[in-house]
Amino acid sequence: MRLDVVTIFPEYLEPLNVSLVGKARARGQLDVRVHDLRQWTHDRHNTVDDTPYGGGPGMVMKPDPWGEALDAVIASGTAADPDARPVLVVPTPSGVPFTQRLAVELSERPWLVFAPARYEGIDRRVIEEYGERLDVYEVSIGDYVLAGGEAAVLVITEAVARLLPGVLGNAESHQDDSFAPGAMADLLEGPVYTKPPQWRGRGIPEVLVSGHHGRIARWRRDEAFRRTSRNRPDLIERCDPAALDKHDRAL
Ligand code: 6GU
Repeated sequence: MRLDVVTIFPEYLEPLNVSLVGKARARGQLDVRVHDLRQWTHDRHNTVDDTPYGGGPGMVMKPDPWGEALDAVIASGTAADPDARPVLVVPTPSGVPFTQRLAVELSERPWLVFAPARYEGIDRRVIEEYGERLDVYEVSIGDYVLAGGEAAVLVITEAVARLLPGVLGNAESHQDDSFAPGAMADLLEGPVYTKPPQWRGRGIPEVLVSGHHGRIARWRRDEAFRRTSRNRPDLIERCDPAALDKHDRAL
């Protein structure tokens, strides 16, 4: 998979060199290219923003640098494959919620281009223009406001990269993830334990060393349900009871 990020803070994307994403890059599973938006400015001050039409606080990112930047990035892929068309991902607090479902959808695309904005956002005409040529996703990572979309690019990239074939080892398999599709869909993961069996006077739940795989699976489901009820009652509301019954019958 290829990822391009156009930003006025290329240093902000340094974490893409470490951990899971960094290793995937080193193995050649991910081709990440970070570009400085100011490369595509032509004035002495490398201006990327201006005051909003209609007045009001803050600044808006100008369409010209973004248009030149996105044209150049898109052309760099079209050279090798004339049919190559990236997905454009625009992180914004006004976007659709970023979910595991969307992470899976993006992980199935060969090329993502991220356009994180600072200030009050990017001139709307840029999103309209590329929306006629590309699939454009305006995505929010939660109900709070960040100073810019760069942190969201890190979040989205990590969620997507770990879904790519061969990126996660078996030990870190994502089959049982909270939010993974399947029987436990819509339930959070319950508590986990490892050695030693006693720590500061605290033991572990007996069932986990019972050797009874059916009872262990049932216990995990009950704990997942308890934790979800407490932390995310909204997820219980849209839980499919039939899916849980099916899970139980399989035990
Ligand atoms: Cl994607 N960007 C910004 N600036 N703030 C956010 C966000 C994105 N998602 C939640 N808050």
